[in-house]
Amino acid sequence: MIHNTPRISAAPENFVPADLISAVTAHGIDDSRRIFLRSSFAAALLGGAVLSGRAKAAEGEAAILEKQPWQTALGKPVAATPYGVPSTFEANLQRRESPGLTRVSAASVAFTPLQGLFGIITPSGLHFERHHQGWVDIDPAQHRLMINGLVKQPKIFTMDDLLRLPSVSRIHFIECGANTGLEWGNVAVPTVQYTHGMLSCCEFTGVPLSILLDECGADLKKGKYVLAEGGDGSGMTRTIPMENALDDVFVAWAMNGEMLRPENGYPLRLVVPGVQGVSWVKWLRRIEVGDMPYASKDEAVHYIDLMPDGLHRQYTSIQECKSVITTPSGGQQLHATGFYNVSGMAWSGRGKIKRVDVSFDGGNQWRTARLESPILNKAVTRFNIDWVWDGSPAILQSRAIDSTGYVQPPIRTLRAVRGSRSIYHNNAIQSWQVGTNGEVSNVQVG
Ligand SMILES: Nc1nc2c(c(=O)[nH]1)N[C@H]1C(S)=C(S)[C@@H](COP(=O)(O)O)O[C@H]1N2
Ligand SMILES: [Mo]
Repeated sequence: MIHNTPRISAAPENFVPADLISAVTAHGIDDSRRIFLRSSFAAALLGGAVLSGRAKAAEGEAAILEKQPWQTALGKPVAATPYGVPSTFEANLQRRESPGLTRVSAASVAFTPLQGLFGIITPSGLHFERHHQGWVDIDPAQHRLMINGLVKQPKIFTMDDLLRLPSVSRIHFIECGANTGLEWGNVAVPTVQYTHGMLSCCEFTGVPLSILLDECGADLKKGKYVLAEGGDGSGMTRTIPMENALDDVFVAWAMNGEMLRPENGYPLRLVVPGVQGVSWVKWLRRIEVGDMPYASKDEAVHYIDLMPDGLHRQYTSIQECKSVITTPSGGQQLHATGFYNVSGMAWSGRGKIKRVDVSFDGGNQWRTARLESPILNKAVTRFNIDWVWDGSPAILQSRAIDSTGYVQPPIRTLRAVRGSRSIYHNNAIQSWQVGTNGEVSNVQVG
């Protein structure tokens, strides 16, 4: 897989199944081809001045000088694939289960390949998946959403009812609270797909929860919380404070311009901007208005933060400001010294990204990166920065600052407060080491 520049590639030996190595080769990063390019360039340089040398290098390039098979025959007809799919040469770019995690029946995680994404939107087919009891594909004609509890008039909505209501479309990130969880214990997971890939960012469309609560006459004096319940076999339920529910929470049926994918909650999921993924209840079937937190199994036993004193922190929902460099990142390989576009993602559950700094020496010196537009509330922001690699060892880090002024902490600062035995809410600065041989690996800098 090529990332941003043909001089960076995923090392094929790292989690590329054998049958996909040919797909990697098809990107033109196989060694024989590189050696050919280098030797033809060297030969050209020997042959004359640099300018004519370049021209001669081009003369050696069969790919540009000779007619290729696809130039001399008809292409495929329109609608050959009525629902478009990626090029076969992109077959390596997949959601993957981490080799380090055990799958418990269908309850598992498939991570988004952040190293192969551009801009801020996660393609629907690469959105990460986290199911507590496997995914289901529910007939929208059979699906119902009930609103009950402290309301004047409990109501049951069909999908048709919901699609008639005023809708909003907004771009937000979703991050599992356990994303980057293994790094707490200094387990160096090799690639950014497995360290940070429980993160996706999409455009969601749906109806604000405030409209549904209003439709049912929710009692806002007594009703301080809502409970969201999923329709799969996991019995997923989560408490959301009424303040959030009335603010920017919405009940979504669409993602990236089409109906949700079944893995991501089709036909209905809750979007809870800035809050950890578990509250984004999928296959949403019920919202209950209540007067106190529900302390359901998914908030009393799971998704609690073990603190250094042995006690657990509960209801820590907001995903704090965080960032990660995706190119170059762990498992990739720099093939030559010289210029690289270093690129990454930054996000905050509390607002917008204000600034991202990048260090190439393990945090001694920092330079400010370019933030690409759009910079949206509780969404991923893309950053880029120029770098010239001189071949010496380097440690690449990014540090994001959000609109509240909060600065993403180093892992030691986070550990001082939170200990090292938590699973959740690790938003520490990530370090990638570049060796003199160009290999990029995951390291923790103290
Ligand atoms: N009904 C239901 N909702 C659910 C889950 C689930 O298993 N069942 N998993 C939760 C968790 S832990 C996360 S991180 C997100 C993952 O959403 P995704 O699979 O669309 O990425 O959905 C949440 N909503
Ligand atoms: Mo999660």
